[in-house]
Amino acid sequence: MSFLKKLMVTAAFSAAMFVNAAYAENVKIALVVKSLGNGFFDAANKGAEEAAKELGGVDIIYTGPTKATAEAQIEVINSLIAQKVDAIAISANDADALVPALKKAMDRGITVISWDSGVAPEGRQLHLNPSDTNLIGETIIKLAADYLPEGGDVAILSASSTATNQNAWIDAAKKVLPEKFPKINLVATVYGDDDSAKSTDEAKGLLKSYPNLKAIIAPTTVGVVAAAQVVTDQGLIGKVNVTGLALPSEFKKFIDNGASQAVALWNPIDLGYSAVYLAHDLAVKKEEAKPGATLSIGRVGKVTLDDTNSAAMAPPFKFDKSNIEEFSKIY
Ligand code: RAM
Repeated sequence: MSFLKKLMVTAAFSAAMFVNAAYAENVKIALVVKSLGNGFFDAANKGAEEAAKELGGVDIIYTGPTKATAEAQIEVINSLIAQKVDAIAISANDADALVPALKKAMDRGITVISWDSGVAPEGRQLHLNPSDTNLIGETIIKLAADYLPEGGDVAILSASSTATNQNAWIDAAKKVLPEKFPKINLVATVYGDDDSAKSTDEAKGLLKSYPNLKAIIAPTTVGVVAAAQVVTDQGLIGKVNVTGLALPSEFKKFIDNGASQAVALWNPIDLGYSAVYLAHDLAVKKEEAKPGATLSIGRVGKVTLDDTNSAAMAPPFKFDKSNIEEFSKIY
């Protein structure tokens, strides 16, 4: 090949490479969840895929460990760094333990955000809460109190003991208890690790240890189903009300059979959609995460970052006999 021809071929090849890098490669966004096999996260992934389609040129990698632990999520993060993804949007099993791995990701130019369950500010660019933390805390207690006019003993069945979101909601709930719900007596908080079997055992343990229990509050879609099943199986419907945060499609049968009077949640599809929308716009440098910034979340609207670069979406909805059928068809 003549020198000139060689030069031309090389030039054409490099131009093609450039075009490829700049336009043809899809933006790879990893939606990392606390654990796989959780219907709440599967619904969020539906929203993630919807955002990817709308934005165009986006590939979603839906991933997470089998068990909801920080150690297992660190392995997932390291493998995503090796795969050179463009963005990681994570629901964290621990606010602090993931920070070094996520910092490494950011050092390599990967956009990192948390959503649903947050990472400490130094480990991410922004955090998206589904709803205001204090409002969720108050909501989960009110859901029990509304059906206990005389008051009584209640217990909390949470997810893992290090889950950022549940711990923040439980703290918020405890703060409003004495003043707003003086007749509600919180006797225990136990952890089912967002694992059905462990949550079932913990629910059984509560009923055994506290025979006067009037309500189990499970601010986790996995725990709430396990608790309602235990109450059903033990013939305690009407004696122990199960409430908390539930996915209508999984929980409808327990509103129908009376194991629960009402539960609440936000739209997990919108949450996954919004997380991907934000991760994308930061990754392609369309937006920058800084305090006070108002960022678009497509069809869902806009969010404004506070001084920790966190934002919250809409208030939770309440589901009871009047509307759970309708919502169970959506998520
Ligand atoms: C479980 C998870 C998730 C939480 C919901 C309410 O699916 O713990 O993080 O937001 O419940």
